[in-house]
Amino acid sequence: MSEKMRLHITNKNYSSWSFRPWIAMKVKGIDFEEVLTLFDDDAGNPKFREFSPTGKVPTLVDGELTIWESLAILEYLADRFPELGFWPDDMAARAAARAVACEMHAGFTALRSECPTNWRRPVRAIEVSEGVRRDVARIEQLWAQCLEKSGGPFLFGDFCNADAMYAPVVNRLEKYELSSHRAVAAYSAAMKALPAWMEWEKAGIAEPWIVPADEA
Ligand SMILES: N[C@@H](CCC(=O)N[C@@H](CS)C(=O)NCC(=O)O)C(=O)O
Repeated sequence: MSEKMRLHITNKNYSSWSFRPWIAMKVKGIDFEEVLTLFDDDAGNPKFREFSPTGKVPTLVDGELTIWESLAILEYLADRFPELGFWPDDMAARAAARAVACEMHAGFTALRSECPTNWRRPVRAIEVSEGVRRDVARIEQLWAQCLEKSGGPFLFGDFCNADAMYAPVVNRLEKYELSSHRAVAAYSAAMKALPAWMEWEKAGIAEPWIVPADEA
């Protein structure tokens, strides 16, 4: 497995799932090849099927191995690079980090569907459902508890896979003016100071492609 790993992603302006392993790999200093295949929702994204068994991104290719699903990719990276701290060293912290990562992977559906990731979007509040408010309240509680326990700046101290899972949420909370919680402000500042964050943001904003369904 000497060639570089390939991470398949889609439009940086909109794809929150793509951002998760991408920012983790960047923060941990992994040299990988990024392959961007544009969204083609109207046609059902047929090109995604050329590299992904589910027809979804992100998908990581490492030699003969193809790994799909963002959380499985993050777990694979932790196995492949055990020295890089993709999960916290401490067993209890690692269990909590996995729990909050799973919570993100499987939940917060109201927030995800009503407030799509959109880096170009000017900051502006919209009418949101009770479900979104509940999701935001849980995220505020979770971030506040993790930061208090770890001392920050990231959820478990140093950046880990749990932060990769929540990175796109930082953007959503800001763009739709969803929270004025102190923990959200502190965590967002830490996330936005990462060179990897700035690199993705710059590229996303510069993209010319519009996906109407994600323009809430
Ligand atoms: N559960 C998947 C979700 C991946 C996902 O929905 N990706 C979107 C892009 S952000 C996608 O590929 N959509 C294309 C489609 O559904 O046709 C993961 O965690 O990787």
